[in-house]
Amino acid sequence: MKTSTFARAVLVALTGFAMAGPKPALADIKDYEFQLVQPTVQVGSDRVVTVRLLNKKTGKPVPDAVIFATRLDMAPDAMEEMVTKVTPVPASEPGSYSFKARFSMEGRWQLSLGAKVQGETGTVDNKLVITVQK
Ligand SMILES: [Cu+2]
Repeated sequence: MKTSTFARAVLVALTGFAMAGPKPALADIKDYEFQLVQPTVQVGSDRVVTVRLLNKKTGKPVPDAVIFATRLDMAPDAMEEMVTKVTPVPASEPGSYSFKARFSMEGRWQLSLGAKVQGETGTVDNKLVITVQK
């Protein structure tokens, strides 16, 4: 089935473009990225996920960023409709940001984060994959 294979390839390519999204005009916002402090959490309620916002050039954590978009869903396991609420909670150190969520199912969950960094134009847009285990 050559036609359907081609159609699928086109769909994958289009999806890739859509997921890449608009890029910020300035290069320096790209020097920032979120990293998961712990890549694995357990199934259950009130699990805390902590991320660190790093300046990749200096290697230093970035405090006081404004997190304005969060979404947590099972897109990596083809269940993007499986969404769970993300509640910010205080983090233990500057440059770290914590969120509370209920993970109802084991598998891969994707945390989408948007952030504004003080003194920088544009936004940090990252998607992090959390592995949830029983
Ligand atoms: Cu699921």
